[in-house]
Amino acid sequence: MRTQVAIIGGGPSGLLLSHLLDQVGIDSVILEKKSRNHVLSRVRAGVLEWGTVEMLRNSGLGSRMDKEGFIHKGTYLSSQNKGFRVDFQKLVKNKVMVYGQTEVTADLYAASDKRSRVIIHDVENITIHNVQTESGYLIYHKDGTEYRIDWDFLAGCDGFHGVSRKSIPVNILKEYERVYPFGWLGVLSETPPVSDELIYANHSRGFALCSMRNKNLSRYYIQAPVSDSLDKWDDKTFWDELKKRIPEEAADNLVTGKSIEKSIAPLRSFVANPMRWGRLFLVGDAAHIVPPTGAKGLNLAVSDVHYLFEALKLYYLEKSVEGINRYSEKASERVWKAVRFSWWMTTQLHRFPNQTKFDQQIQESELKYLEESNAAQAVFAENYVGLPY
Ligand code: RFL
Ligand code: PHB
Repeated sequence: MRTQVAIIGGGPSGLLLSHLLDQVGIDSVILEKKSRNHVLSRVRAGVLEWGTVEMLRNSGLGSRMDKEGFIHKGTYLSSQNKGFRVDFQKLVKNKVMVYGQTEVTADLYAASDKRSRVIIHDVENITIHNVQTESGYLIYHKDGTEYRIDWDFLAGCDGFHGVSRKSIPVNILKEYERVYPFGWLGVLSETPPVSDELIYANHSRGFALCSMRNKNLSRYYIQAPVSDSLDKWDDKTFWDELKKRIPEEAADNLVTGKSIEKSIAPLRSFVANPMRWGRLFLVGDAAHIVPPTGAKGLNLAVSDVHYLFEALKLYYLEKSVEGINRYSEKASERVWKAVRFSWWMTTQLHRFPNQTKFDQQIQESELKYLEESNAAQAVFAENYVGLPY
């Protein structure tokens, strides 16, 4: 088989890239390791920057999001059970959309079904060849048979554990990493959200976040050791701990119920550079990971897709290599800004091992400053709603 753009990974970045390319007549093939059901059942991000919202809308993917998503014009932060609000609309005239990654992915699959685009699931053992020449190809296996795909370009949209990044020689690729000494224990429950907007809570017992998916589906997180077994966290223990960390009024109003999903995710910041090697481009989690504290992971995947799509469009429609040559530089610049913001939020809001009373006071005074300073709030709001592309 031959295609213009081969895409490894059928998560949000691979699906969106293929969708956009299709709209301008560039063909692509997606190779995905897992089944469609598996991809669609992953519970992940919940907040879309406005740039992401506009990109989805402009490419015809906005109708269900506009009906079922929730526009948030601000968020709450709290310190030792006392909350305050940051008003995005007032400060930076912008907002975010609360609409789950699971739904974005479902919308992308629905759009792809309509156009009969090629997504090959359950592929194994992809190997990548001749990346630095004009005759690049890959080999994969499915149901015991070996297949070959020749391509002009290869998009590595295969997440942190994928094969794309690992195929770049170690003397070319620089990696930057910080692993945080804690994780997030997340719970999804069919209960009404405790607040109309998200609450990010700093507490001496550890961080907590109250988020949502819809009027009767809530998403809550608390900081917990990554090594904890889920057996330690039955529903009652989780709700009791959450209540201790969030503002008093929220704790009093919290509706608890049976959890329908519960998992612990590790937190890390990771960046690989360059994001291009020959005709291979790294996109989304394949190139970078951020801790979820700033809600940036999915949004960064979307901005990478934007830069790569524009580059490929320029190449095929105007025969210019300008975009391709600048992809890595442009995408990484935006990535690092979001890495900084996510690191900052994570550092200010979590309890670290060996954190002293001094360190806790510094965090509390950082949040006090944010509460009282318009300038500090504007900086926060500008980053949270998403920096321009
Ligand atoms: P994805 O979503 O990881 O998709 C990559 C796809 O590639 C497939 N794949 C392969 N396919 C073929 N061959 C291989 N060798 C392959 N290896 C992997 C995978 O099966 C998968 O389908 O990356 P993408 O598209 O770049 O999208 C990025 C976002 O998914 C990610 O940034 C966010 O979900 C990160 N993230 C969160 N971000 C937030 O903003 N807020 C959150 O609350 C949040 N929670 C999370 C998260 C990521 C998590 N992961 C990756 C462990 C919670 C979790 C558990
Ligand atoms: C979520 O709803 O899953 C969510 C929201 C905001 C974050 C992280 C996760 O910062």
